[in-house]
Amino acid sequence: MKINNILLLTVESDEINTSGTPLEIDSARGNYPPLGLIYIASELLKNGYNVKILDLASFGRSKNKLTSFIRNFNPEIIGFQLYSTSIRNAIKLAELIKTEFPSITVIAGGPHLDAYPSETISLPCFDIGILGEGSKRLVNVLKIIESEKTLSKSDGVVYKLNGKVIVNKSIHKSTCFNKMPFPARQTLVDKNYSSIFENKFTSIVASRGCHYSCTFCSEIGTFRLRTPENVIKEIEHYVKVDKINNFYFLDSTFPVNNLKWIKRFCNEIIKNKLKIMWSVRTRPDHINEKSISLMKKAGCNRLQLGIESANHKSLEFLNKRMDLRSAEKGINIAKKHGLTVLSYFIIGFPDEKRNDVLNTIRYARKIKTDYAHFSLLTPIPNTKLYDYVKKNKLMQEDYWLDYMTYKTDELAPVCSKYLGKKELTKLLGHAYKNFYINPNFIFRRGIDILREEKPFIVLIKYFSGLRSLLRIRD
Ligand code: B12
Ligand code: SF4
Repeated sequence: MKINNILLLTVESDEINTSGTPLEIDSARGNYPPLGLIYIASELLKNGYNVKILDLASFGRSKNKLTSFIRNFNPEIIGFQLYSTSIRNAIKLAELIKTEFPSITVIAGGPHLDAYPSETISLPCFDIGILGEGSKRLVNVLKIIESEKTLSKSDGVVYKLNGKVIVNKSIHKSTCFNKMPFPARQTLVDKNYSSIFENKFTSIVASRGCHYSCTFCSEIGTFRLRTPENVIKEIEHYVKVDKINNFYFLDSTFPVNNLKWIKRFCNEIIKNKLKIMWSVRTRPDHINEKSISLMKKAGCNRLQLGIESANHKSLEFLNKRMDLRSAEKGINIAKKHGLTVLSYFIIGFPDEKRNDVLNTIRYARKIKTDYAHFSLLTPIPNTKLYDYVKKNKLMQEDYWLDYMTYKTDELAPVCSKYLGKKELTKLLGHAYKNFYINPNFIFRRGIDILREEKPFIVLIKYFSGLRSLLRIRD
């Protein structure tokens, strides 16, 4: 079988709102390009395939529009990106595709498949699954399909044989990060992306994996870093070709603590006179004076930091391996150098009582963070937290599997021993209102807005955020 056209699909979340973040806030956040699929597309293009990416969050969910798109493009393969939060939507769509286009091979990948490989591929709407980082593995699988050989020796592949699902465990992680082609953004059918901070931006990664192993996170695995020169080359391409000057690094932990790397990266930006702005996600305890001062000079304008909790026992529960004093020190350094700081907080740990939650809410206002994002501790599959809540019977059997198979319609579980979902959701609303609707924040933001290059646009974004907050019910 000759494969010419491949369609990669990602769908928007179901009605479910996992982390309890008020929908008003969630919808104001905006949507980001599906970087994982864009990386896969570049490897496929390199191997001579014709690829398009449909992100249904921007394309819309009209069945007719989708089926006529598929009919026109005529793909032999459709690849689905599966997240647990959007799994039901993805399955419904895959079923529609299998009914309307039975000859198309449907391949699945992404975090939900990694968590439930055999359960997912046993569904009739999926033919093959690819575990872990998918670019190279997908190309291998396509070559095997084309040569009509067996998938039995392919690493990290899930497939059906005589009605049985076979899972070939994933052994290798893709390591030659610098040799990977740059993400093929031109394959996106819609490029309608925005965030609460900026309208014209794109996402990028300098590293993959993480050295830490926090219990709530599935990002555990060898940390791999691109060379600064390789990252700069990619940025230069977007600046010149796409006229994009704003970059969000989506690395789980941007290497702020690797001064040697930061020096090479920032000095190259400065030397090449790249007029760009960029933000990173990292750990506050990794922040140091030298890195931050260089990053600021090279255009970094925002840090997104996982502080998680003001309660020591909760940080220990997460295995965060971070003390609050070093986190605060990091934030103070960032503020001293004029960077904007957005901090992430989680409430609703198994042993937290109301007072502990209020302590985290108060703490967010006390430290020098400009913005705060609060969410409920939500057990996500393939994490130690998920195993813990299952073992301690803090949620029903295997929530995400039951959700996928319609055994439950409940919203994602919380895992507090003392506070119910209703009370936690109220506390979450209180956290947002307490942080944002107070004179201190409004005054500080007002001054910041006046300093912005385009204050009017920022003001519109600010008011839309404020309107969202006011819609949160007490
Ligand atoms: C940045 C990020 C976000 C950003 C931007 C997301 C985006 N659209 O880019 C924001 C903040 C918006 C976000 C939001 C959420 N996120 Co998030 N996010 C991440 C993060 C840190 C990086 C994602 C990324 O870009 N990685 C880099 C790219 C290159 O890799 P990738 O996407 O994983 O893709 C590779 C493989 O997965 C695979 N693959 C993926 N799709 C496919 C498809 C096929 C066919 C194949 C073959 C292979 C394949 O190959 C890709 C290339 O190697 C990950 C953790 C992580 N490090 O992966 C969590 C992560 C994806 N998020 C997660 C969650 C839970 C959420 C939220 C639900 C949190 C919340 N409650 O608000 C929301 C929901 C988002 C939504 N609308 O669905 C979970 C998903 C777990 C799960 N089982 O689904 C993760 C894994 C973190 C975790 N908790 O462990 N997120
Ligand atoms: S939460 Fe952050 S530091 Fe912890 S394992 Fe995940 S990516 Fe690493």
